Amino acid sequence: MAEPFYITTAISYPNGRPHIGHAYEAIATDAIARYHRLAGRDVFFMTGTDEHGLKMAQTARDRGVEVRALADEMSSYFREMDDLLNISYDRFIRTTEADHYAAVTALWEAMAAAGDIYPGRYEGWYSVRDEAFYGEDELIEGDGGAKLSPQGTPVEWTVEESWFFRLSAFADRLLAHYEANPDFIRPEGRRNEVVSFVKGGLADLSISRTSFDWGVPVPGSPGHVMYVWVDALTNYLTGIGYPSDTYTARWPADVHIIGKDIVRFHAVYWPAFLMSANIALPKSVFGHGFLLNRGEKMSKSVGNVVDPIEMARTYGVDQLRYFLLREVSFGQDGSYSHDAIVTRSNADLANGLGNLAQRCLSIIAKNCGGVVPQPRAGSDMPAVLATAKAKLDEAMIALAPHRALEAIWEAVGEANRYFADAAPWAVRKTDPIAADAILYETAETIRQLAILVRWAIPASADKLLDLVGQGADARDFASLGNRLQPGLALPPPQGVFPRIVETDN
Ligand code: ME8
Repeated sequence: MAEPFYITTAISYPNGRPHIGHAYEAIATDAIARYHRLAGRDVFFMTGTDEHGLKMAQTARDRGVEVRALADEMSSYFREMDDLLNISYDRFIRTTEADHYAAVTALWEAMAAAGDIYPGRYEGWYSVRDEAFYGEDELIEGDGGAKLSPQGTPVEWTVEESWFFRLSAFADRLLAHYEANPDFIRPEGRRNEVVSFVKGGLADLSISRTSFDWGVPVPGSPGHVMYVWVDALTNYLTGIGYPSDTYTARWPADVHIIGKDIVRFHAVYWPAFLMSANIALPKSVFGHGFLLNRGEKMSKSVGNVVDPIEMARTYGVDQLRYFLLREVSFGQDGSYSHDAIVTRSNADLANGLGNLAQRCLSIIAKNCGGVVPQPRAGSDMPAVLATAKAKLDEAMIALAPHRALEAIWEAVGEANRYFADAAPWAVRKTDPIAADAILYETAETIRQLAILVRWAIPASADKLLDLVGQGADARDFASLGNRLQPGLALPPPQGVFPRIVETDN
């Protein structure tokens, strides 16, 4: 039986269209999911939309639409983006789905049965933009002395009857868990932030609201809906069947991939809820950085959003995927610009891998009758590829896709040097057998490189694998050990990575 691997993105607020930050998270998570599938694991990859809460209710009111209609429309754009970007999710969850209500209700009841939920009255600062409560000491001062959340968003003084979760009782157990599981929160900088936040002491958490009704009803408490984060975090259990016992086939999750702004919810609140309900904790939480447009933070509310769907259409899906995975150190903030995307895709994809394939395969088509020629022992390429694979594995286990691609492109560079130095077009004039062997070795290298990059740029890798005559069942890491069959007829060569041509606009 294949080893299970369960990976999730955050679920996005569909209060607007998806922005490039959402695309980035989906692409990075997809790349990791695809890597594990290629390695033979039984992967379950979940993403979706987080549809309740005050932020959704207020956006719908401001636009004069029903909140459900807003959620339906915007959620469909997230799914459309995922499909366009080749995001290989196994489930796209929406928190308005019936099975999710059942899961959240069951989790609430388990926490209540454990004695961790009690009634009270909430008085404090709430940020609708963050859907988060803040302590007075956490607030920062904005223009004109306005109080802002640590994320820089407006906060309002809120007084409400509320159910509370006894978060304060979990601080020691959380700290012990971080200590015993150094990889629970990654990267390390985020871990340190969480540890010092918890060491500072935890206040109990208000987990129900009475001022609006767009949420999951609190069982047995008319007028109360659950705090949107209790609802949202539970999606990770809903998607794999909780509260039915079958969820344990995939739980605990291997990793929740989320942005750095919501690490606290995933590394403090979520494990505390699970401890209370006596459910195992996820193995790890990874907080990636923010994507900035030439240094500017983007958000739906601020308005400087670049539409990822438009970007994928402009540059190409794999060009965008490759750029984001290669250029941003996973875990750090990254920035992008038109020039950076064009330069990176032209250099690495069109000139690097694309040119190698185009040159080699067109010579095979022209000089070898379009069939794979005969090999001969004695090239360095197998060793180069084995090194690339070892570095790929090491980097992906460390959740460093940028390093994985760097290592593979070192091999692409080696392959291009091998091909240029061996010069089969010149050798053919005097030694056609030697020329065939060089072409064989290069085509075989292209086959392996395509498998090695398939998690990052799946559609292009599949085109390359079509061009070297590989069937659908010969595209995973286990197939790296195959060798191209001499005599195999290849389809006519085609360009796989179009060069992005500069335009004036
Ligand atoms: O936080 N760059 O939803 P969301 C990179 N519903 N990542 C970014 C980003 C940027 N510029 N902006 C946002 C929520 N993100 C909650 C999550 S999970 C149980 C509930 C990331 O739509 C952000 O960090 O505001 C988060 O991981 C994801 O996009 C969705 O953000």
